[in-house]
Amino acid sequence: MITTFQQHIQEQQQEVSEASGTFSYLLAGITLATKMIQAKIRLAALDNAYGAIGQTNVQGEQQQKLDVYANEALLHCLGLKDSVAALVSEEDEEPVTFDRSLETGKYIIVFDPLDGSSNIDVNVNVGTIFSILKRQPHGDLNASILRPGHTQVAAGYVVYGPSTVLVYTVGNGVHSFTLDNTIGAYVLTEEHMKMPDQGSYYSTNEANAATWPQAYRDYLELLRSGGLGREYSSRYIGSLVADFHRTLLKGGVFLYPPTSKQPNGKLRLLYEANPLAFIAEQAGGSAVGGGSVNKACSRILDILPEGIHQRTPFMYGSKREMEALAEVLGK
Ligand code: P6P
Repeated sequence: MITTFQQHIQEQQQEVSEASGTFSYLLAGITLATKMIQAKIRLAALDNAYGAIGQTNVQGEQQQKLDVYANEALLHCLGLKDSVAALVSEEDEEPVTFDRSLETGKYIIVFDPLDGSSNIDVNVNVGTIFSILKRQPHGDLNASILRPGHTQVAAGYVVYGPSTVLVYTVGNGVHSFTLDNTIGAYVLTEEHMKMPDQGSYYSTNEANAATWPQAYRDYLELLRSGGLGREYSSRYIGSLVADFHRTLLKGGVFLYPPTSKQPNGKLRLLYEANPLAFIAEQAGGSAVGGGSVNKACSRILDILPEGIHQRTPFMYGSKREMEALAEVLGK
């Protein structure tokens, strides 16, 4: 018998105090938007949906047509939910807020609507990343948004690849679902996923290595020289969600250290690093960042955000590789 995502969330709500009826209804907004997004991506070439729209987003990046579509799908599907107090998107400079009472508008959703979109036109996996925060009884909405990642009540991603896979956690393990388009539902494929204690892949953009802090170059040399007791291969897709999904399943380590161009890192804390760090830790791995060219790293989920689009160095992976990284960075 199959278990759909909606059924799974309802089962979880008995186990997780945060989850409630409104919570599963809220997540239905995310799954509906991702079904629309995957349908659009699959036929983009036939639909003239590839390419840029000729303007840049708040990140200063060329907005792809599909970035805009994905963002609008999520804003529409989630904005309709009474339990949403605010939506924070990579594509929008400011949060989209809704005039809802503290009792009704209980959640804030933070998301990267389409990560890796520069890869879409070459038919490489891309993804949607989301993080769910609880609105705080005191302070303005910003005070509820700029909170450390360990306060997330849920996190997940959808990777649009040969199949469309949703992975999520509410703090009670990591579970994955595959979209079955014949019934239009995400169907449970694996529960309580665990990242292998050690993998055989490292994943990084080595073109930046020359400007990393020396310790990261030393670490890469340690992996290459068999210092962790096994040979490593390099795997870098350049789509964060795809690189993360492989690391979750196969283990290994992903590194986006500080560089001369991005001394505070490239990846975004609120809607990339935090949700993926939550999943990595729930699956037995770990995630660090927050450092810079001359500041040590810390646990991603402990970083207090200062801005909604804040960037961070981001390293995540299996137990063994991350222990070795901590040792090298600690020297
Ligand atoms: P680089 C894609 O643009 C992205 O935001 C992530 O999906 C990916 O991990 C990273 O940037 C790739 O960055 O500098 O290696 O091209």
